[in-house]
Amino acid sequence: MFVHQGVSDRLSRRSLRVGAGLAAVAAVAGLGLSACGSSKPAATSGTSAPTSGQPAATSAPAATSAPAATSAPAASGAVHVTLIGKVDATSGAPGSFTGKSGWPAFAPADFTVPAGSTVVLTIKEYDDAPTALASGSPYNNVAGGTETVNGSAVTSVSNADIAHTFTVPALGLNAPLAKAPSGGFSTIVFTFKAPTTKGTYVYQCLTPCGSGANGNGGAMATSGWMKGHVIVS
Ligand SMILES: [Cu+2]
Repeated sequence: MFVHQGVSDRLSRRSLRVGAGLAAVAAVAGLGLSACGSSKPAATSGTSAPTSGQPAATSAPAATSAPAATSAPAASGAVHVTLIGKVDATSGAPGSFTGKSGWPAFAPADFTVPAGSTVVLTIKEYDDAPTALASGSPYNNVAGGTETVNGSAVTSVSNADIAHTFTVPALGLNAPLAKAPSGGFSTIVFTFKAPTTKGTYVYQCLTPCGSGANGNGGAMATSGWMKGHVIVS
């Protein structure tokens, strides 16, 4: 019942988020994320099939300076990873949101977790515009793990509230990401078990949040924006 919010609509909302976005970047920086090396090999083709043994890659234009997620084991044995999700090419982590005004992105695009580990993935979502999935889409539902939105357990996020998804097709993982309140962010915590098979797994958003007639172009089709890699090592 909700139609996709166009890019121009998104652009009109972005000014509300800039301050919070900068604060989030500072927070992420404070977590000790380190810069990627500049010697990343070529990206995989974007297939959802596991590419065991292949190194991590991204074809994002900012790959040489995008921050990399840390995956320090916590006392509980779980691995904690934090991403931010936001729109706005002109603010955010240096190198992560460059030159693509209005494109939504996850940052860092790629992160590494140990094989077989329990992963607690926290996504701070700053995009306050909903982008509805097709009626009956399975991607409104949590799959392959458990999820909380702002501290409350959920099994799905409605089309009125969904902004993006964090989806790893090859692993059967899907976390619908609730839109942010205006000027703020929503906190999604998705807990899942990393596969025991090492490799590089493509994750992507499956809401039609990109450009083009069907919303699947632009950011949706570009690693480093609405696509990235879960590297299981
Ligand atoms: Cu998206």
